[in-house]
Amino acid sequence: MQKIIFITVCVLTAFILSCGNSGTGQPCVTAFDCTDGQVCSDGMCIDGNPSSSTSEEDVNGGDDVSDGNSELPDAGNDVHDGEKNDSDNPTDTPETPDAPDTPNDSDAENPETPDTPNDSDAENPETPDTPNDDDADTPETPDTPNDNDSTEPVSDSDIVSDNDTEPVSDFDNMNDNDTEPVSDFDNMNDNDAEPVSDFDNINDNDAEIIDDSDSETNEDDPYADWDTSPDDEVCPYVMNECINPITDFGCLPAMASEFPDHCDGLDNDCDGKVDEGCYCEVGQTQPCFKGKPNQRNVGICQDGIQTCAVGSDGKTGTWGDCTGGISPKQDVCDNADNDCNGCIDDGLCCNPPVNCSYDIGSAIPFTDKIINGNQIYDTSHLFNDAATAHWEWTLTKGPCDIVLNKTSFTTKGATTEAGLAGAGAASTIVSGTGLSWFKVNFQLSGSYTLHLKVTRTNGEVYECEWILRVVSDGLRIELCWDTTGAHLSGGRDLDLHLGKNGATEDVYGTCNDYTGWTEDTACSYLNCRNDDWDVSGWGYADTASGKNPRLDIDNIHDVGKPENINVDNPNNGDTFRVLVRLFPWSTISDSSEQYGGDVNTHPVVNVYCGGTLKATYGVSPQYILKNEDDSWKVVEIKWVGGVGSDECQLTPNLGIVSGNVPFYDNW
Ligand SMILES: [Ca+2]
Ligand SMILES: [Ca+2]
Ligand SMILES: [Ca+2]
Ligand SMILES: [Ca+2]
Repeated sequence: MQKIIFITVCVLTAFILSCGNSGTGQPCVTAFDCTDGQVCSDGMCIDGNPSSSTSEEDVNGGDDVSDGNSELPDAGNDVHDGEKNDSDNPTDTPETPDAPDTPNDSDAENPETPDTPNDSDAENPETPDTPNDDDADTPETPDTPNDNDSTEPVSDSDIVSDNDTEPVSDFDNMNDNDTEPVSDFDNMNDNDAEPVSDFDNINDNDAEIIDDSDSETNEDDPYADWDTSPDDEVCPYVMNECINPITDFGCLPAMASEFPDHCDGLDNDCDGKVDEGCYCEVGQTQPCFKGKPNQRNVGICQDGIQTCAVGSDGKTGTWGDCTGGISPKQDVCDNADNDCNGCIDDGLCCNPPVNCSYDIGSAIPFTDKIINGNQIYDTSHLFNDAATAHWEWTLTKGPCDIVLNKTSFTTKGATTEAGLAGAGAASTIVSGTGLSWFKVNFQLSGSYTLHLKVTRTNGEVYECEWILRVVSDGLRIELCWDTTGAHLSGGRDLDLHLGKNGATEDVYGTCNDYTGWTEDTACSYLNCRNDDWDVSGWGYADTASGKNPRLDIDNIHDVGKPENINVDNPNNGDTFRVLVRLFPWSTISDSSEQYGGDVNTHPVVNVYCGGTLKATYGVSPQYILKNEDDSWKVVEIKWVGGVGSDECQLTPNLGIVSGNVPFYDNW
């Protein structure tokens, strides 16, 4: 029994001392069996310091009750010296207070996460964050072109010639001011340093490796020699670059009506209609251009004509179609600016075989107009085949030709100028092999479209088109109507009368002088033909064209023939009146010609001043002459500007009177 108690005490004691120091020495049961400073552990006296396996937890912050000694206060934070925190161990040394731990300090305790760029701690000062620096800390918006930040290492390739700093040319060919390390090869004859010729053969000042190969000396004019000194040049490159093309064609936004601000003969809104909605006086004509405003009179583009007709309400005038003239077309290789952009054959060729810019001039009524096609088609420069090419000359009809459904002019073609001798035929077309010479004789003024088509033996086709204007000096009145021909065939004879204010005449030798607006002072079939003339009371001298004034065509019963009166050189302020009369067939001496049934006749009168068409009256269907002596008071004309002028003031009357000739004193 006693032995059991002893073991129990020993175990209990050992348990209590299980955190004590370890040591070696004599056997013991309790510390009382050992020397000072030792304790009894596992039956052996050992030194009083605790072992690593039996650490003393100085949890009370003061004396260790197990050793019984008075100890110094624990310094704290000492976890690395391997000793207890008391002062009773001789080897223990006073410790310095440990500085407060800070994040990411460099001591070895508290292992830290690796430092990262641009974190927000204070150790490792960092450079200020910048946009687009590609570091990972600050998510950035995607870089945008030309944002002017300073960190773009290469060109942004935006080819807009912006001001960012591009380390290489942007190759935009815009001749901007960026520093292009190489030529932009734009062939624009700009001032950039092109390392090679631009091969444009324009004789500019760049150093061209080749000249234009025309073997001639006039390098300042690429066209001066093209029809006179042939060479064998083969066009090696696209030529005739457009240096200053028209880029602003002047088109305005779409308008429902060009009235009232744009009544100017132009299609201002570029919808294909000229002066739509504009008011006009019935019969009035105006030059018009069917193209974009800024192309008017550029290149081959020329005005046409439009006439004011009665509108859909039967009263007010409205402009009809713009007819005639030349509108922009696709440019072709013909030495003409067909698309009217200010540049001839831009980018098409260097040596056009046909010269459509050749000036064919104008024509005069009743005078042969001769055109030498060898001046147009380059017969020697490339082909030398004028004699074998097929030539086709075509003329459009004039206003009265359309009314009369007749060709009022004659044409003729020939292989030589001498071959043109003799009368031509009333035909709008002349065609045949080698017909390079062309002749036309007009009876009527106006603007005719002439078209030339040359077809080579190899099938190549070259074409040109011009407006051929037939003009005469002074005042010219032209009458045509739709019922020409013999009375018994339904034809009707209209007569044109032109009165002059203040004129005097002694007709029929009766010594009866008539003054002012009377039939007897008017110019008509009765007194005004070259071969039967007595209009001396008008006071005009004869001219090279004949009597003045004169009825240069009279038609009684010829099908498709007009009637004209000309005053070659009116004076400023001279005033005239135009009247059309349906001749009374019952007075015809040949009874077989006296009647052909009731027929409605539609007259048309064109008024030209100085060769310019000023008005076309009768285009509206209400002007009908039907019965004997029916007369149409057409217009009063006041000449402005004297000899050589093309100005006149027109005051239309357009009244129809029937049954009795009113002539001029009852206007
Ligand atoms: Ca328009
Ligand atoms: Ca207009
Ligand atoms: Ca052009
Ligand atoms: Ca052309």
